[in-house]
Amino acid sequence: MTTTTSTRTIAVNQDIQAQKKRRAAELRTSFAERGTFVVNLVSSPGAGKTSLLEATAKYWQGRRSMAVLVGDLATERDAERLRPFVPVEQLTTGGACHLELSLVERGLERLPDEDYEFLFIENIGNLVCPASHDLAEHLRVVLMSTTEGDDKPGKYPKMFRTSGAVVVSKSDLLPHVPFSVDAALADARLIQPDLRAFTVCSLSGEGIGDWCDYLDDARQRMLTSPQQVIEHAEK
Ligand SMILES: Nc1nc2c(ncn2[C@@H]2O[C@H](COP(=O)(O)OP(=O)(O)OP(=O)(O)O)[C@@H](O)[C@H]2O)c(=O)[nH]1
Ligand SMILES: [Mg+2]
Repeated sequence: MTTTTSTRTIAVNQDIQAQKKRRAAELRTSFAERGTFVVNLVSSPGAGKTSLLEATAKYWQGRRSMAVLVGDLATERDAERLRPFVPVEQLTTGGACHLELSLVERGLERLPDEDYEFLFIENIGNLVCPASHDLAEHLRVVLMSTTEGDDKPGKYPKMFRTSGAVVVSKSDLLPHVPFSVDAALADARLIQPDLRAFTVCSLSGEGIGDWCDYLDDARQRMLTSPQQVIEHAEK
C-alpha cells in the first residue's frame, strides 16, 4: 500500500509583514488626524541625531510642541540629554539594530498623551536595518555627518531611497575634513532625485532655522493634504 502526504505552505512571514504594514498605516493616519507630524531620524552612529534634536527643541522652545522617542541598544543617555527640553522616552532594543513599530507603540503609551505638533523618533545608529522598518512616520530624514565621508549614499542606497530629506551635520568641521557637500548630495540625488537637503551645525545652531522652517511647511502640507502625505510616506 502506498501513502501520500500532502504539504501546505503557510506564509507566516508574509502575514506578519502585512500586519505590520497595516498597523503602521493606521497609526500614520491617526497621527495626521491629531495634527502630529512624525519624523523618523536615521543615520550612522554618532552622526548627530540627538544633537540635532537638542538644537531643534531649543529653537522651537515655547513656540512648537514636540516629543521624542529615542532608540538605543542600551542606556538612557540620549533621553537624559533631551529631558531638559522636551517630553522624551528612551526605547532600548537590548541588542536589535533597528526600532520596531511595537516598541514605538510601547514608548507612546509612556509619553504624556497630548496632541504634539511634532513627534521625532530617533532610530538606532545604523544605515542598514532601519531602512526596512516603517515606524508610521510621515517623513524619514537621513543625517550624514561631515566626518563620515561623502561617499555614503551610493553605499547605503536603500536608506537614501526611502528618505525624504538629508541633513548634512557638523558643518563647522568642513574646513578640516575631506568632505564635499556637493559630491555627497549629487550621489544621494542619483538615488533619490527629490531629496531635500540641509546643512547644519547643531552646536552653533547654524542652518537650524531653515531645517525647522522646512518641518513647519511639511506639517502644514500634512494638515492641508493628509492623504497625499500619507500615500507618499507609504511608497
Ligand atoms: N563639531 C560638531 N560636533 C557635533 C555636532 N553635532 C554633534 N556633534 C558631536 O558628535 C557626537 C555625536 O553626537 P550625537 O548627537 O550624540 O550623535 P547621535 O547620532 O545621536 O549618536 P547615536 O545616538 O549614538 O547614534 C557628540 O560628541 C556631539 O557633540 C556639530 O554640529 N559639530
Ligand atoms: Mg543619539
